[in-house]
Amino acid sequence: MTTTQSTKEKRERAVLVTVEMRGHESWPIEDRALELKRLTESCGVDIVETEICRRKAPNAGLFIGKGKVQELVEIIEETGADVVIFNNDLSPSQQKNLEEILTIRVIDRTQLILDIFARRATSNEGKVQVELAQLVYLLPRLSRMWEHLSRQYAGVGMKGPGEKQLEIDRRRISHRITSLKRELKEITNHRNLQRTQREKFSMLTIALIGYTNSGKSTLFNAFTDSSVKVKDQLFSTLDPTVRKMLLPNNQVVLLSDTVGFLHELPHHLVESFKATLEEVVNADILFHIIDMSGHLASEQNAAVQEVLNDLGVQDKPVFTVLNKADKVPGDLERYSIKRPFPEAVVISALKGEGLAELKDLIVDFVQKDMEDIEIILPHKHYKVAKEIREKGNVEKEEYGDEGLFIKAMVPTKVKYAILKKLRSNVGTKKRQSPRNK
Ligand SMILES: Nc1nc2c(ncn2[C@@H]2O[C@H](COP(=O)(O)OP(=O)(O)OP(=O)(O)O)[C@@H](O)[C@H]2O)c(=O)[nH]1
Ligand SMILES: [Mg+2]
Repeated sequence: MTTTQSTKEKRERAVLVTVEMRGHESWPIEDRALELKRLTESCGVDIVETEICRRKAPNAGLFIGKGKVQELVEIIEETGADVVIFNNDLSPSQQKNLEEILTIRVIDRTQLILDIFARRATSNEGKVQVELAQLVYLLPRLSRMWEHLSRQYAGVGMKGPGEKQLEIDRRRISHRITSLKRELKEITNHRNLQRTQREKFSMLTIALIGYTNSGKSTLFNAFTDSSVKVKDQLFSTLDPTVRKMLLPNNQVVLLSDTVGFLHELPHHLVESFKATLEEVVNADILFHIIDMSGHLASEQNAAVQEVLNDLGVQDKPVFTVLNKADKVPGDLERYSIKRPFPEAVVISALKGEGLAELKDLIVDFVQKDMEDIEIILPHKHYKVAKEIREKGNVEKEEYGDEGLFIKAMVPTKVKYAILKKLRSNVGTKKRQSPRNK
């Protein structure tokens, strides 16, 4: 594990530390420790020891108490661990002080998550966002990194140039941050352009959101006949994918799969991932996928709501979908899990259970917002007829001298897009007419 990129060298051995600050944690400490374990495993790191402790408040210099630090020194000696991973965020000076005593690297939760993201990033957009988040994280910790190096290459002549180099590095990183932000802006503009293109086709978009590993990609594959990556690990999906989905009434909507959320997702990571998360911000409907088979459905739901608030999308229509029902076979158990989510649809994306009901729900939603359209399409506008058939319900079609008469129900958004398209075509014809005469 490195600070700015992932490595696939020999497996590292980690000691995990989860500290509970009394009265400040919304999740049971054991579950937080388990999640840290899963995050660490997602990084391909072996776990040699898991430590849990409780404190009233963090120790200003060390985060944990001196006694606990001493225990860690002994554990490191016994196990030969390479790294200590904290389940909390540490200040740069806490991290530095701990490293001085423990003599191995100390990583906090944000750094661990950034490392996973770095491993998962494949698209240019993903890579730029991760690098930006990593550098923003690194900047205040640069002197600590330098101490590592100077310890490694200690000797005459290191001190002066080291200080100077540190300043140079600081400046270089600041420049790189500025240029990454610029690149990200271009990416966002490009995405917006793509979205405007899609909007021209005025299709309803549904974004699959939810806690990481809840089964979003599995449902996405089932609904769109795709094969995006599905894996039992945290943050399998980083880059968003958008595909068409055919509804039972032959209408087509767009479905988008995107990055999962996490309890206490570092705020600046959400900031850096705004380009990716715009798929969520711009969707018409959100499907919130919750894993009902664990015991943390409510906690994960709360964590997702927090990110939605952060994104300012709490007012969008949200369908709650309880997934992995196949792992909860008893009716009574299912009922008690569902109780806090009375409106939710229960499904198993893996086994296909409940998917038809979910699709019907989309049809109902789409149809609530349908309007009548009655038009005669001149022969050259037969593509519009295809669009109406795809996005709406045709009641009548009849060929006549003037063209094709169509009577249909289409989503309001589609109706106005079609009328606008036809009107602008008429406009073009008018403008050209003097030359044609
Ligand atoms: N038993 C069961 N397993 C499921 C179901 N849906 C998904 N899974 C499993 O849950 C794991 C995570 O599934 P994904 O579809 O990758 O989850 P995701 O929400 O896309 O996860 P991230 O992209 O990592 O945020 C995989 O091992 C899936 O096979 C389900 O309905 N039942
Ligand atoms: Mg996924």
